[in-house]
Amino acid sequence: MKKVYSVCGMCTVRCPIEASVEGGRIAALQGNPHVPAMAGGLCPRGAAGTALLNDGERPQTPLIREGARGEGRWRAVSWDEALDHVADRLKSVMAAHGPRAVALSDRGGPFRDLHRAWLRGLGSPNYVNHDASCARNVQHAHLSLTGLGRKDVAYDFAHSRHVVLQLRNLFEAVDVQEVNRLMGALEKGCRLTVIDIRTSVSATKAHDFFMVRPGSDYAFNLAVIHVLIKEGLYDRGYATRYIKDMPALAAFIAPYTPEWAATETGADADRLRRFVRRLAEAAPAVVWHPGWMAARYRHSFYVCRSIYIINALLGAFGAQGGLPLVNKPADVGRKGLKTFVDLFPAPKEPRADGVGWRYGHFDKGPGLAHLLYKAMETDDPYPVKAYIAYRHDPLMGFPEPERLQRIFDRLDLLVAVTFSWSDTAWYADVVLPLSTYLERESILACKNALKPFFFVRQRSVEPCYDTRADWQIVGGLARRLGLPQLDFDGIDAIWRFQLEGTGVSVEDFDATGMVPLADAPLYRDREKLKFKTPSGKIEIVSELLEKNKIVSLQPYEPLPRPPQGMFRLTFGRCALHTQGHTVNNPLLYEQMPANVLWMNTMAAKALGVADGDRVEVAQNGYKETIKAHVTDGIHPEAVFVVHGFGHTLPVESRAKGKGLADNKFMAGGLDLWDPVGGAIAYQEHFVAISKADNK
Ligand SMILES: Nc1nc2c(c(=O)[nH]1)N[C@H]1C(S)=C(S)[C@@H](COP(=O)(O)OP(=O)(O)OC[C@H]3O[C@@H](n4cnc5c(=O)[nH]c(N)nc54)[C@H](O)[C@@H]3O)O[C@H]1N2
Ligand SMILES: Nc1nc2c(c(=O)[nH]1)N[C@H]1C(S)=C(S)[C@@H](COP(=O)(O)OP(=O)(O)OC[C@H]3O[C@@H](n4cnc5c(=O)[nH]c(N)nc54)[C@H](O)[C@@H]3O)O[C@H]1N2
Ligand code: SF4
Ligand SMILES: [Mo]
Repeated sequence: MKKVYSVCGMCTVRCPIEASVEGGRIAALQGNPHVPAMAGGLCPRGAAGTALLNDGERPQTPLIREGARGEGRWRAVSWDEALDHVADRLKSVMAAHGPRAVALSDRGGPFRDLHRAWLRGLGSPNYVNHDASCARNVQHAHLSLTGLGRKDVAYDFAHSRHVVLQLRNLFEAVDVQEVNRLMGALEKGCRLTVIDIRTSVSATKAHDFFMVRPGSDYAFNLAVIHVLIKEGLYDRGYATRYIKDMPALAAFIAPYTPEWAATETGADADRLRRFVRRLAEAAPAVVWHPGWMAARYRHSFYVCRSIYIINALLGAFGAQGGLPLVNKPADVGRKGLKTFVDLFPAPKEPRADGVGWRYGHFDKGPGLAHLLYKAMETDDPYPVKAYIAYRHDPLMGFPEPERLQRIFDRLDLLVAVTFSWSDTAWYADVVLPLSTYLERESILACKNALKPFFFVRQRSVEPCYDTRADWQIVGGLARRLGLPQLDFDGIDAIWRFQLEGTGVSVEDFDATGMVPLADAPLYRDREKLKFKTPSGKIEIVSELLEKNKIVSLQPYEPLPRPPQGMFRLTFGRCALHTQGHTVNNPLLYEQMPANVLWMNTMAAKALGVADGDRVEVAQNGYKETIKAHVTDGIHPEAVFVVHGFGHTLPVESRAKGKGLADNKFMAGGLDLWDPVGGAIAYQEHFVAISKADNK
C-alpha cells in the first residue's frame, strides 16, 4: 500500500491528509499522522472526499455552450479545442478593449500564485477573490488597528485560558486542527464563552453562552470595553507601550454601560460584568475570535474592530495563548518560495472595482468582487468583457443571482474552472473541468505560522474522467496567449522553480508532505513587538481611516428591527457540508439532504407553526417553502438556515429541489455592503414566514 501525503480539498481549510493507495485506488483517507493537531482525523466532509472520484454528476470533459446561457445544452470537446476556443475569445476581447477587460475571480488561498500570474501576464489588474463575501471586514479591521493582515497573527487555542467565539461557530464551521487544539485546551481548564444568536454546537459546549439580538454585537462589545477600562481590568503596561489613543477610547466608551447594552442585546448587565472580569483574569492568554464569515451587516467592520480592540486591551496580541504573530520564512532566517506573479510587472491600469483609487482605504490585493460586477454592469470605469470564475460560484455565493445573470449576459466570455457543477459553471460559455484534489497535484504552498512550513498537494490517483490539474489548464492557456514563462513541462519543473534558492528539494516532501522551516514554534519577544501602522502602535484612531475621512470610533446605531410578522434572515454552516458544493456528494447528501428553517418557539406559535411543519418564506413576491425546525434555541427576531441548499440544476439529481437558497431572499443585496470593511451585508434582509399547506 502506497502512502501519499497531500492536502484535503473539500473545503477552504486544506488540512494535511494521508491517502492510502492500493492498485490505483484510494483504500483509505485520514488526517496526516505526522501533524499532531490532526490526530489522524478528518471532518465528515474530508472523509467523504472519495465519493467525488466516481461521481458521474460532475463535469467530466471540457464543455462549450451550445444553447442559450443557462439552458444546459453543451458540446463535449477535447482540451485542445476548449483551450483554443477560450484563448481565441480572450484575444478578441483584448484586441477590442485591452487586457484590463479580462477579469478572474477565485476562492483565495495558498494555491493561486500561478493563475494570478497568468492574469497579470496578460496585463490585467482585475484579479478578485471571494473575500467580499466572507472575511474582508475582518481583514480591514485588523489592518486598520495593527497594519498587519488578519493572517499575520495565529489563534493560539492550544495555550489559551479563555476563548470567546462571537460570530464564529468553530465546532461546526470546522478547521480540524483548530477544533482539536481548542478541545485540548478545554480539557486543560480553558473557559469557552460563546456569543451567538442561536444555540450552535459551539454554544452547547460553552461555559457561558450569551444569546444576543442579531446585529447587536457592537453594543455588547462596547460594553465590554467600557468595563475593561472603567474597572481598570485592561493591561496597563501593555497599553502604555503599544496602544495609541487610550484617552480617546476611554472618552468614547463612557456612555456604553452594560445596562445600556442590555437594552440592545438582551444580555444581562451583571452577567456581562462577571464575564469580563473572568476574561481579564485569564489575560493575556485569551483569544476573542474576530469572526470569519463576518460579511453580515453594514457595520460589521466596526464589530471586528471592537473585537481586536478588546484583544489589544487584554494584551493578547503577541502573547502565547492569545494572538501571537506568525512567522514568515524570512522571520526564521529562510527564503520563501519563488513566485510566478513576480515574473511580470504589476499592471499600471486602475482596477475596475475601484479598490485602491476610488476607494483608497481598501487593501488592494484581492479587490472586491461585488464592485467588479458593478463595473461589468455599468462599464464604469471601463468595460470588463471576459470573466473567468476560477473555483468560484458567485451565482450561489452572492445576493441577487438573477441580477448577476443579467450582468454576466453582458460578457463576451464567461469561463468556469471547477471540479463540480455550480450555478456559475452552468451559466458559463465554457466549463474547464478540474481534476478533484485526489487526482491532481497543486503548486507548492507556504504556511506562515509559529513554525512556518512548505507543503505539497500530490496526486493520489489518476483522474477518472477527462479532467486536468490547474497547472495544466493555466499552462495550456499561457502557451496559447504568449506567456511561455508559465508553460512548464510538468509539475516537477514547477516545484523546482518555486524551490529555487530555498535550500529545499522536491524529494524533501516525500517523507511527510511538508517541510518545516524552523525546529520549533517561535514566539516573538512580547516586549519588542512591532506593528505596521504609521505610528508603529495599535492605532485606536487609525491614520489611514481618518485620511480617507472615515471615523475610527463609530458610535453605536441600532439596526432596524424586523417589522411585525417578519424575521431577519440569518445563515451559517453545518459540519456536514461545505458551502454549496457538497450537497450533491452522495455520502454527504445521504446524511443531510436538505436544510431546515430554525424558528423560535414563541414566534412559531404565534404563526400557528409547529416543529416539522412546512412554512412559506417570502420576500418581495419571491417565495419558497421549507420545513420548520422550531426551537427555543434561536432569538425570536431571527430565522436561520444552513447556506448552500436549494439547488436547481438538472445535472445534480440528488441536490436538486432540496431545501432553500438563502441568497435568493436578499433583494438589492449586491448594493448593500459595508462601506468601511468592503464586504456584503448579507444579514440586512427580512423575510415573511407563514404556515404553508402541509398536506
Ligand atoms: N463544515 C464547514 N466548515 C466550514 C465551512 C463550511 O462550509 N462547512 N466554510 C468555511 C468558511 S468559507 C468559513 S467563512 C467559515 C465560517 O465560519 P463561521 O463564521 O464560524 O461560521 P458561520 O456558521 O457562518 O457563522 C458563525 C455563527 O454566527 C452566528 N450569527 C449569525 N448572525 C449573528 C449575529 O448577528 N451575532 C452573533 N453573535 N452571531 C451571529 C450564526 O448563528 C453561526 O452560528 O467556516 C469554514 N468552515
Ligand atoms: N447567502 C449566503 N452567501 C454566502 C455565504 C452564506 O453563508 N450565505 N457564505 C459566504 C462565504 S463564507 C463564502 S467563503 C463564499 C463561498 O463561495 P465560493 O467562494 O464560491 O466557494 P465554494 O462554494 O467553496 O466553491 C466555489 C466553486 O468552486 C469549486 N471548487 C471547490 N474547490 C475547488 C478547487 O480546489 N479548485 C477549483 N477550480 N474549483 C473548486 C466548487 O465545486 C464550487 O463550484 O460564499 C459566501 N456567500
Ligand atoms: S476541515 Fe474537513 S473538509 Fe476542510 S480541509 Fe479539513 S478535513 Fe477537509
Ligand atoms: Mo468563507
